[in-house]
Amino acid sequence: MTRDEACRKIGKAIAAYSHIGPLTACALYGNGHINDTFLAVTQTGRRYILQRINYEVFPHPGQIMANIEGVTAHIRRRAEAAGEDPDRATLTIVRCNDGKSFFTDSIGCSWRMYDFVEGTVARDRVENADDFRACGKAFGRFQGLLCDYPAKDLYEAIPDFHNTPVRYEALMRAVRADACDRVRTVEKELEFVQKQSDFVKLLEQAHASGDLPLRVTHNDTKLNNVLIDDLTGSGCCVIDLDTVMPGLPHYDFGDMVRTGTSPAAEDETALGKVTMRFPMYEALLRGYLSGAGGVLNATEKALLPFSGKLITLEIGIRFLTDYLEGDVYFKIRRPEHNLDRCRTQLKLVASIEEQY
Ligand code: ADP
Ligand code: GN1
Ligand code: MG
Repeated sequence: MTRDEACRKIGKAIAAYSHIGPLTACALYGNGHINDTFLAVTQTGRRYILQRINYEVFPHPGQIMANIEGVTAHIRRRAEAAGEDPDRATLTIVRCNDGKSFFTDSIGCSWRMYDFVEGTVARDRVENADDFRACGKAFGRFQGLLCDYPAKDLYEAIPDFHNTPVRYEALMRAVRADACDRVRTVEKELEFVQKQSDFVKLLEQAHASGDLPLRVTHNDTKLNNVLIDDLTGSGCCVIDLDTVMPGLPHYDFGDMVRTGTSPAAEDETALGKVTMRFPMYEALLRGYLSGAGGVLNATEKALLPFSGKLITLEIGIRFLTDYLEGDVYFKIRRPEHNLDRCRTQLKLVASIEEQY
């Protein structure tokens, strides 16, 4: 989005939140792949996150906002009971002038606002094991805090979001359609994915056989979806709650393995840099279990190592599918961005496999 486009889009949305006072700045913010996120600053210096919800990805914004209202209220109560600051423990929704939790503009785009959680940072990469342990603990604790949340009250934000066999089939459909004539450029990647096809069903099968219960999970636990406290280094606030819904804890653990065990960025082009660092994996596992371990059964724990490999493959499959379909889902900043992202994921799968 250009600066002009961004300004045109936010005008009406800002008016719907005029009760916060006049703004001195409002600019694109963060590195998310899905929503349009803006940092808004008022004359008093108070900061807010204003977000345009991606309509293609979330066609029922009312449902995801109902999920977010329920989940944040639950975490808030638990934080208050534990004597913690609820405004740092979870997202605080800023209501529109009319009291609603989101605003829909004249072209059908929905917007929401959160308090900016000050004194925190969202990292795209972690440099050391302590930071990674803190992220693992924060996501584990998030799951622990929601273990008594009534899952039946949650809308399914995106059906089959982490169903790896369904994602695999979507890739095969994209290959057959070859809408952008790109299949010939990704033969190596496709060959790699097809070689892994025997294990894509394993988690779903374990769930179907009753070994893995559905729990309330986050489903998008990449590193920059947890805010780290500047002072203490602990993970204080889990954000990006659009995909909170019943799922398997493995999806959450696996996505942390994917985003934090490698020193390379998700879109690194020097693939030699992509590797699973075992000490980082170990730190993550310890952190995660200290947050969520109490609620997991033995079978769930036994499948955690496998989940890193599976979810990394799954996201690699999704990037490749999007590349073949013409980059219609993930935001891209260069022509082969999705292909570059896919390649890092597949390289990481190979590295996990070597150390399995
Ligand atoms: P997306 O779904 O596009 O990933 P996110 O909700 O994750 O959108 O927001 C994008 C980025 O904005 C985050 O990675 C983080 O840097 C920042 N962010 C979002 N909400 C807050 C908040 N309440 N306080 C501080 N930073 C935030
Ligand atoms: C998206 O929204 P964001 O950038 O935190 C995506 C995740 C992918 C991730 C890959 C709703 O996460 O599923 O794993 O990109 N979110 C959605 O970086 O599709
Ligand atoms: Mg995000």
